[in-house]
Amino acid sequence: MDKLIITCAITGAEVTKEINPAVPYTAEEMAESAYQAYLAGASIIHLHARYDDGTPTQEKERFKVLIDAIKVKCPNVIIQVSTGGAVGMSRDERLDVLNVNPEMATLDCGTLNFGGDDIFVNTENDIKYFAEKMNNLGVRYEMECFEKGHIDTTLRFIKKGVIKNHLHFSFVLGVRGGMTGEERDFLFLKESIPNNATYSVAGIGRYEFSLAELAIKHGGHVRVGLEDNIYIEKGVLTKSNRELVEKVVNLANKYGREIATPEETRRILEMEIK
Ligand code: KMH
Ligand code: ZN
Repeated sequence: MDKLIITCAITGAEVTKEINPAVPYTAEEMAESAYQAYLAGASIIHLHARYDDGTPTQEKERFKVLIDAIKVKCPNVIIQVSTGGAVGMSRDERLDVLNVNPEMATLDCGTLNFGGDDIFVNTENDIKYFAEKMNNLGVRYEMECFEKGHIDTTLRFIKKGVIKNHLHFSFVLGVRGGMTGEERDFLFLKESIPNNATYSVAGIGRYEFSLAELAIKHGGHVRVGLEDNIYIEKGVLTKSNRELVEKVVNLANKYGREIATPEETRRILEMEIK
């Protein structure tokens, strides 16, 4: 089994300090939170940009400030920028972040109701538009699938040659409007992707650690972080992203799964070593 790649989704676009004060907004907070997550074992930081008051943005200038601040503290870490941004942003607004020449980014592979009345829009044309831009710029992408239909869409695009890079899926499960994160859901998705693909799980809310454990056992990879879940255990707010990563490391230790460094992660995901 490959070593375990841990991604930490440190802030997201929706979660706020009102519901967990540990959610980082400022460059200093993001850099420190990313650094602590990295020290605990995260090799990829999944990054959304926000202004100091927490408002999400995809502006390249803000991403540059955040990435520079993180890289001062942990130059090696892989920064995976979000091209999902926040619900309601236009596709060109979402793609402004590609102007900072990121090492890695997300590619959201389908539309879904997002947590209530919101709709996170990713039409087939949008996916193609995003993938082609990233192909042209040489940006490595992780394919975010919130349900099985998104995997089927992705498989069609792989066949058509639109999706070209190493196949790395992220099963984001437990969003209200998407697929749940029960064991049967995980197994169904895992069996639906090509044999040569890698995958990571991102369990939303109460699914965070149960899915992490399944992925650890089955050879997948794991994403945790305040973007996805604000609790360290039922009813107890987590103190930090670091604490969430540490809990995954403890689970990995239980199953004898070693943790991948950023260099090892680049090799597993067949990324060019930067
Ligand atoms: N904020 C969500 C609407 C991504 O990062 O690519 C979308 C999201 C996905 O978080
Ligand atoms: Zn995200």
